[in-house]
Amino acid sequence: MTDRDADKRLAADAAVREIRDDMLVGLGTGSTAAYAIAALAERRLRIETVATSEASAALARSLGLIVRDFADVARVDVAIDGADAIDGVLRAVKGAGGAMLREKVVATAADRMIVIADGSKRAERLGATKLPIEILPFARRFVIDRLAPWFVHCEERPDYRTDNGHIVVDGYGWDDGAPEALASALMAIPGVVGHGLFLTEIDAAYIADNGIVTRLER
Ligand code: ABF
Repeated sequence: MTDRDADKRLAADAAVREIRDDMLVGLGTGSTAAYAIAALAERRLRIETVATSEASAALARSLGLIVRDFADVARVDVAIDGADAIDGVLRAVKGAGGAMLREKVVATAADRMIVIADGSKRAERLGATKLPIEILPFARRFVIDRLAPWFVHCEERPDYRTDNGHIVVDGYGWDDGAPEALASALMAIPGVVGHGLFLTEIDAAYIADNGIVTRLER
């Protein structure tokens, strides 16, 4: 296990210690979230879960966790998920794994949303991290043309579809001076169905650096 993997596991274990019997837990996506799923399974709690991706659902079920269909769920007690970058006021960029739409739904449905990350995810400037945007394939060219003013350049992920059947375009070189305005502008483009800016959904974070876990609270 690399030092970074050890830190991911430490952050995951710290978040999982908040979970109690009878909770409904939102499972994130990515390698750090996978450590949280494993830790939840190891603790053999009396919980049920919902997953933010088919991959996380499959992993959770393989480890014996009960995974419910989120379509039947209105709220979640705690969601635990990774991030690509997170700043000191709990704003994050997510979606390198392509699951940001379902992740944002579950994060918003959660009474408490916790990000877990190794120290490499700490960001002074979120704009240095590519911003994934989920797009209706029907509107591909229409949307990409309208993204241009907001990014230095955009790259479509070739031959990729999200669990929702959409494409993902990554925006590079964006101005993080007014992320709320960017988030609003993106969602105002018909055909954009989601993006990786998480500006208000995150309540706490456990970030592990060289074996030391720091907890941030909103
Ligand atoms: C998921 O975790 C995504 O939103 C994010 O892109 C990814 C980070 O993956 P990893 O933990 O493997 O760095 O929540």
